[in-house]
Amino acid sequence: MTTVITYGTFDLFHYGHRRLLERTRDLGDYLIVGVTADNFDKNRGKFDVQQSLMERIESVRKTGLADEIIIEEYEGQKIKDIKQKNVDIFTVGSDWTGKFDYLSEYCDVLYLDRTEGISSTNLRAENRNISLGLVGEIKVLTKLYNESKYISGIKISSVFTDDINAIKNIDNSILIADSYDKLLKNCDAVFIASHPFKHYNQVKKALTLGKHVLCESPIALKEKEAKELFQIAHKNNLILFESIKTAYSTAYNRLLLLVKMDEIGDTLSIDVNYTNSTENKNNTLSTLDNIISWWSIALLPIFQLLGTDYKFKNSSLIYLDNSSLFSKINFEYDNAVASIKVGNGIKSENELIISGTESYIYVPAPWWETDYFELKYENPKNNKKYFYQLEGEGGIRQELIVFTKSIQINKNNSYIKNNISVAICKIIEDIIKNSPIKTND
Ligand code: C2G
Repeated sequence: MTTVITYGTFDLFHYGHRRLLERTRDLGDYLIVGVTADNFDKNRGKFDVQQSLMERIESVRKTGLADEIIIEEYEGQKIKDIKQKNVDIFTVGSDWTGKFDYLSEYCDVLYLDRTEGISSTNLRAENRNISLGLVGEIKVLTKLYNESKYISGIKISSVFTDDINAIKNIDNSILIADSYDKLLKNCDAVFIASHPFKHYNQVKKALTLGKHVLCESPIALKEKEAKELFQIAHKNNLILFESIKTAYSTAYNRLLLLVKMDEIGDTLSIDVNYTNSTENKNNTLSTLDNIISWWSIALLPIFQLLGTDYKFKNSSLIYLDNSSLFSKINFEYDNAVASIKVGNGIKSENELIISGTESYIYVPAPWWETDYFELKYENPKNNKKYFYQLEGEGGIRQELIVFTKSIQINKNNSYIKNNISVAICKIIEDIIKNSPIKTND
């Protein structure tokens, strides 16, 4: 049996990729395709990849040409794979001629003619320049502005903030708008990072005026409002994304993938903490308005892994004083349970634990911005540690890339499904209803 192997990113899978795979397959009996992990691509300077690892693997799988698909994680892995899998032939397109000669010590190395006239870069370059307006808190907006510089296809056109004096080092082609209406007139899409109680009205206005929206979580404070916003977006053919950068971070996505691939066996329990001690009471994080997004983040892994159809929910709220609140919410599913501890009057270990029948995933504090997690077994010798380099501001860059692409191809590819956003709003609505601390609404 002749085993052949080839590697690639396979972003926006196209005819050139297919031809390369077909010709490689014809050289042997068993084809292994290595798909590059996001981190590996970033380390080799490929920042503009638009599809997630899962989507790119799916494109290769759908061709039906690969007998085995593996993930290429690091420099030097090719030698290990070739030796371990007894590979006879390695192929790559002629744009790499000479670059992989070092592999000829282990197998035949063939450079196949690259297909002319098509490339992922050209496909990415189509539909350029969506103009994005920014509204809200300057600290959050600045992070997004900085990350946007790494992405082609989107350009910040205008900013509207109450905190104008804090604007520094901003490109002078950007309009500093003196009202939300002016901002909306100057953009195709808007990023909303204002106080959560403003979200619903701002999102609704933008969608009504035909603008795409990326809005910090939660998008609204009531279940019915969230549903209404998604309906307006759908009716007007617009993209509405809930923004939670954790959802787009590499480590978090890889752990979701591991759980979905049953690496821990059946998932039985998820425990999530998001707490902040009273030490910070006098800073701006102390009002309910400011901690509302903590519930969204804490609920995310539960809803993404167990779904939103829980059978039963109970919540305990402890009101500590006029600005501090601790909540514990328990969920019961058919074959699993989950709980979150969220509060700004309590200090706890801000970890995430996902327990399964065979092992568990442990994500250390603060789990929502981690670059690292562990897969832990009964026998510690079997434990595995996973490290992923955090690029820039966690998942913001990837989030913007996915948002931009969704607008370009007119298909909502958000990593957070609409039903999850709606379920998050429902929980937050209950918390606000039962909380003695009032929002500024
Ligand atoms: N390719 C091709 N014709 C094109 C475009 C790409 O034959 N018009 C080939 C490339 O030469 C490569 C494969 O298709 O062999 C996958 O291309 P990319 O997704 O661009 O991946 P690449 O960055 O070339 O990575 O470890 C990764 C490898 O080094 C290849």
